[in-house]
Amino acid sequence: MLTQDQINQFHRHGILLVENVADANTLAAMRAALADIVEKSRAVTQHNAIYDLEPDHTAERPRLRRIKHPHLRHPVFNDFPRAGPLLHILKQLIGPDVRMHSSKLNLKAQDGGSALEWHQDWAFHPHTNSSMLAVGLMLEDCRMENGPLLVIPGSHKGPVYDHNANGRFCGAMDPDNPDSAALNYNSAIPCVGKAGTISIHHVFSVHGSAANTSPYPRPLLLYEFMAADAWPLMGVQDLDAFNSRMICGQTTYAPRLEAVPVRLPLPAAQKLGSIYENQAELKRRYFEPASGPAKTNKSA
Ligand SMILES: O=C(O)CCC(=O)C(=O)O
Repeated sequence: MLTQDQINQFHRHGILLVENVADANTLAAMRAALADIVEKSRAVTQHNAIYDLEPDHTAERPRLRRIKHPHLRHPVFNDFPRAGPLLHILKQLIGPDVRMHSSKLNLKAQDGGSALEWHQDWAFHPHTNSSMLAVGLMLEDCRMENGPLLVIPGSHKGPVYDHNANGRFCGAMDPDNPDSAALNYNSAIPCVGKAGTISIHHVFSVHGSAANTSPYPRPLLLYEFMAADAWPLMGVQDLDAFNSRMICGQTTYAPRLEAVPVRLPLPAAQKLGSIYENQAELKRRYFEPASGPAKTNKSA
C-alpha cells in the first residue's frame, strides 16, 4: 500500500517510484515468459501484431523494441495487476473500479536500443476524464546507462502539447516548439531502481527516454490503467474486449465528464502500430536515434 505521503507526491509531481512491488518469484516467471517470446521472434522479419523490431533485428541476434500487449501473450503478465500489491496501489490512486487500457513490454535492447521522444500518453488516447496513469515495472535493475524512463515532474499540470509532424499525428513533441518552452527537460526524473520497482506516471506527464548505451537490455513492462468511467473519446471498437480489461470493480455505461484539454490524434499516424516509426517523422529530435553513439542532444 502507498503511504499518504506517496499519494501526495504522485499528485504533486505526476511521477512516483515504488520499490519491491514484484517479488523474486514473479520476476523470475516474467523473465522466463519474456525469454520464450523473444526466442519466437527469431522467425519474424517485420513488425507485426506482437513484435516491434529494432532495425538491426536478425534471427541470429534477436533485437526487439517492444512486445505488444504482453498481457495477451502470457498469463503472468495478465495476472500481475489483478492481485497483490499493484492492485492495492491502483485502487488507492484511481478508485474501486479500474480498467486496463493497454500493456507493452519495451525491451530497449543493449548497445543502442531505441530512444523514445518526449510525449504525453493522453495525446494518444484522450478520454472523458483524466483518471488515468501508467505503471512501468522494471524486470531488471535499471541504471542511467540503460536509458531509463525520464518523467518531467509537474508537467501533468500543464497543457496538452502538439504531437503532430508533417500534418499527421506522430506521437512525439517537437522539443523546439515554442508552446513547450516552459518545460524544463533537465528536471526530468530518471526512473532508475532495482528489479521489482515500479514507476507510476500521470497520463498528462511529459516523458521519454534515451537510447540504451549499456551492454544490458532494459526490459520495462508498462501498463496503462484508468477509472472505469473514463471512456475513450475516439470510441470503443469492441465492447466485450473493453469490458474484459476490467481489473477490479464494476464497468459502467455512464462516463464521467471532466473539463479536460483535448487534442485528437488526427489525422491518424502513417504507421499504425509503431510509435518508434511514427516518431521518426519528427524533424528535430531531442534524443539521438538508436544507431550511432547513444547520447542525448541535451542533458536530461
Ligand atoms: O520505454 C520507455 O522508456 C518509454 C515508454 C513510453 O513512454 C511508451 O512506450 O509510450
